[in-house]
Amino acid sequence: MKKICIIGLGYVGLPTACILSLKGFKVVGVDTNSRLVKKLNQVDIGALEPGLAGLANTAIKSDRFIAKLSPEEVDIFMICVPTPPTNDNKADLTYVKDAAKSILPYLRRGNLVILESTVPPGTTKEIVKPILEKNGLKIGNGLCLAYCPERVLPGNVLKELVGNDRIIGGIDVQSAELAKEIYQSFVEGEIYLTDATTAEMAKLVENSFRDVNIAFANELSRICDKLDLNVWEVVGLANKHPRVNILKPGPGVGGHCVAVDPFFIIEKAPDEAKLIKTVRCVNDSMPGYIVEKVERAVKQAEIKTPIIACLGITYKAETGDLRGSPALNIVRRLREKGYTIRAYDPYVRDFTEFSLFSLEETVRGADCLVLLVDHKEFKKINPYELVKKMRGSLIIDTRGIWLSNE
Ligand code: SAJ
Repeated sequence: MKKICIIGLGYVGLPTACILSLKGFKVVGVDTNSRLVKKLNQVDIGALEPGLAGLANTAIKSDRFIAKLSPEEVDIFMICVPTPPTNDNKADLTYVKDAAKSILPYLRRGNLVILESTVPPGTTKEIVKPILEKNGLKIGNGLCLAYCPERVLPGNVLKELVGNDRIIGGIDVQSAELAKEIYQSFVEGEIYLTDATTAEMAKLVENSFRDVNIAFANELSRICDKLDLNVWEVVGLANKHPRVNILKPGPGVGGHCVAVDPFFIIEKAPDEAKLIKTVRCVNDSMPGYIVEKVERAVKQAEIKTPIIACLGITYKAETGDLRGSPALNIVRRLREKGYTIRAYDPYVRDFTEFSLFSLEETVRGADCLVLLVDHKEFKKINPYELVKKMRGSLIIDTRGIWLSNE
């Protein structure tokens, strides 16, 4: 039975640890968050991701998964730590470097190290490899090193972890082959082998592709506003063409992946990544555009002290995740401008920045209703029923769930 140490028990590391342990590996999960480690071992984990808490508790009870604060000697190390952007939108590799350094005392001949964190191209070869080789062993002669990007969609992680195809980039062929053996134990999709830098770039390209396509939809929404057209009807009709598949316009791109990863390409090729740079500007300008739209609407309606009801503050539907949320950004900006804002989100718990309200409290007496997140609960609502409870009748549906005419 092989033993794996997973460094970083976040939204990728923890589910991977659970699945590997249920597949028979002995898993040591390592995290610097002592509260999380304690809760995991006490079978008391609460998680944002559907199904994860139950899986983690089963894994811990199986005795094949234990959470710890520091690594130990194993056969395989897997690094799943965050790579947040710095203030100037470069990849902050501190956690990756620290994770690589933390395993140095435990590395031994025959070990495989896998990096899963999203990184700029060249990181595995130019940064992680030299750190690991400080231990005296050489990659290709005693040690193996591979980059295998995670591709799971927050909200559907457990399914996608198993079902999605995977890319494995080895520093050498032996590393890639060895890593493939591990992923084959639980991945039902295809596994494609390549070199580490190609795999790093492919990961960034996936999220940049999504960013580009959302920016196209968002630009269309601004053009259609100007031409007084319903963008969702236009997009819906254009998508009837067999080779057209436009994504959904919205209030901007949030989360910790699609809005961040394109910058790691820009970092490496700033002069060449012109379209990718423009796309970031288009998507990042959307919250400001929506704020202007709300302000224009209440001014035109000549409402003196408008009460604005905001539905949804998360970065996307069916999650309580607020990281980089354009919806929250919009609510914050409107509050800073001095408007009376009431916000409701059925997925958000333990939020302390400002008061959240029930749906009823949010809507009652409001002048303008701004739909910011396409949670399924909101799709079921008839907006005209909500308007009956309001003082005014303005509706701004940034996700097209009520006004799409589809
Ligand atoms: N969004 C739109 N319109 C759309 C689709 C999305 O405005 O048509 C917005 C969402 O509301 C959200 C943002 O884009 O604010 C990003 O959401 P998402 O669902 O596109 O992606 P993430 O960030 O939750 O997950 C992405 C996924 N990447 C791709 O689909 C290419 C996932 O597979 C990755 O594993 C994940 O990033 C990651 O960790 O890199």
